[in-house]
Amino acid sequence: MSSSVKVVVTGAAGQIAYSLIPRLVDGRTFGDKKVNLTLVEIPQVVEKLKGLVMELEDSYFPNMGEVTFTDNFEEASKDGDWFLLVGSIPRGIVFNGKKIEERSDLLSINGGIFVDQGKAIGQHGKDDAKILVVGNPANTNAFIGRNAANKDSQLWMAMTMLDSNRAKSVISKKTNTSISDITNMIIWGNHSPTMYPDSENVLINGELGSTIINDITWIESEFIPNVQQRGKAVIDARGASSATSAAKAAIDTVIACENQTPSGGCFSAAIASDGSYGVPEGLICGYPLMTLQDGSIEIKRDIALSDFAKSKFQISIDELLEEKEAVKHLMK
Ligand code: NAX
Repeated sequence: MSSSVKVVVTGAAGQIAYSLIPRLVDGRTFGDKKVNLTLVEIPQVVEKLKGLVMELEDSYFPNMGEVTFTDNFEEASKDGDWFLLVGSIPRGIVFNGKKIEERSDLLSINGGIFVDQGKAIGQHGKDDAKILVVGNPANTNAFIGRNAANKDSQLWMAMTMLDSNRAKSVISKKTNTSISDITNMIIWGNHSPTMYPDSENVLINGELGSTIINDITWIESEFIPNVQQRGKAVIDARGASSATSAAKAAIDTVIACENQTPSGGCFSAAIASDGSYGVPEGLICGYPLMTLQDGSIEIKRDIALSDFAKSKFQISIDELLEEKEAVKHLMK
């Protein structure tokens, strides 16, 4: 084995983590690196992780290194290379007697968690740590965490890969194409029902979606709303939010960051805006990204947006600005 990587996972006793954690050590996500895992939970459930660790041991993953668990995030964050911040209170559950459906409730409950986690990552994580926020509201949680970490050399991301994968699946059905022939599926904006899945710049067998899908009615009345509302549709159908698909998307994001992006390609995640595409600086916004040969991650800046795309994207930017305003008391 060439080297090792330390991965910290929060929400480790939750649904997503149960699908996610085994895949971190299966020898595909991090290649032949030894993967040391630190699993984090809240004090009320942390002891349950004993069972998960037993299962991991019983699975015999040759790439699995040391596995520890704790309810102390600060201690867990020491020298972390990757942080998968899954832990938060999901939509649809009853919290303090109230069913959590609204984004504003999620913002207030979860925002506080990310101040402390951000501070710890800034102080104790590796200087080049990568942080993927999965817990919702993911973009604004990442915004809060990045601000608290205050370390520009670390890369904070919010997950939009699940939205991208969902959109690929819909496009593959519409165009009768294999899902593997669909690339560059960009999700612009917020991981929320305002996101803009870009059917014009997606590549279908290397050809732009705008030349292949000539059906604006379908794009407006089916494709965009179906992708935007898919999370809710899954909750309505299974009584719980997406778990195995969310875990797969988190793994896809890690793999996309760990490997150079093929020439002309891109993948979807939200990162801090540097002003690209007119997004106010600092907002954690869904963009097309590329991993360069040196391992750095950049926004792909040569995508053409139509007026239709710009107007849809703006709705999501406005929502991110509203969320920023709602959490300003958590900023330094
Ligand atoms: P679960 O409720 O099954 O698990 C969450 C776990 O997080 C619980 O075990 C809880 O004890 C733990 N937790 C809460 N606060 C914590 C803290 N401060 N530190 C460590 N652990 C903590 O939820 P699950 O289905 O796994 O979903 C987790 C999050 O992912 C939710 O916020 C959910 O909304 C979000 N999702 C995000 C998606 C995305 O694409 N970005 C899609 C799927 C999912 O909706």
